[in-house]
Amino acid sequence: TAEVMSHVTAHFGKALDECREEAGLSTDVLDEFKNFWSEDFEVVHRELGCALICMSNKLSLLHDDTRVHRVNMLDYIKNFPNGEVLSEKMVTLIKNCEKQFDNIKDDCDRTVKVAACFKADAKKEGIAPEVAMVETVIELY
Ligand code: BOM
Repeated sequence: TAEVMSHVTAHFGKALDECREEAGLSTDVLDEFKNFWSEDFEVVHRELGCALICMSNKLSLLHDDTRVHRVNMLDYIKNFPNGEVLSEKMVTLIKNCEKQFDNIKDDCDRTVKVAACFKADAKKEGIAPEVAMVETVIELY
């Protein structure tokens, strides 16, 4: 659900600042991670892809080839309130998006495409949070 996704986003987003420098992601492109879900935010910058890899690696969510580690991702999501209702859905959506862009060799380029695909599909499935929803839980993490 969107509620659960707001918790995951609030927690995951904490790693953004640790990754800005190595990813080369400026605050002009993305100031706070919650804005990833904004209607106005376009998921297009290669540097965001690099940042998502860095952030995910801090939580051991990826394999060495940067594809999502299914078991670790399921465990991570299940730790949030009602996480078990979102975990399988979320991993399925990401894995489906990974398949669609498997031909892109550059890890950062591929990951930003996967993230844009995931955002679009999460909206279609009604599990994308509003930025305001993320704001209400950000203080918990
Ligand atoms: O192969 C691609 C691996 C990277 C996947 C990251 C996609 C998800 C991105 C954006 C949104 C995040 C919200 C919550 C955290 C999920 C881990």
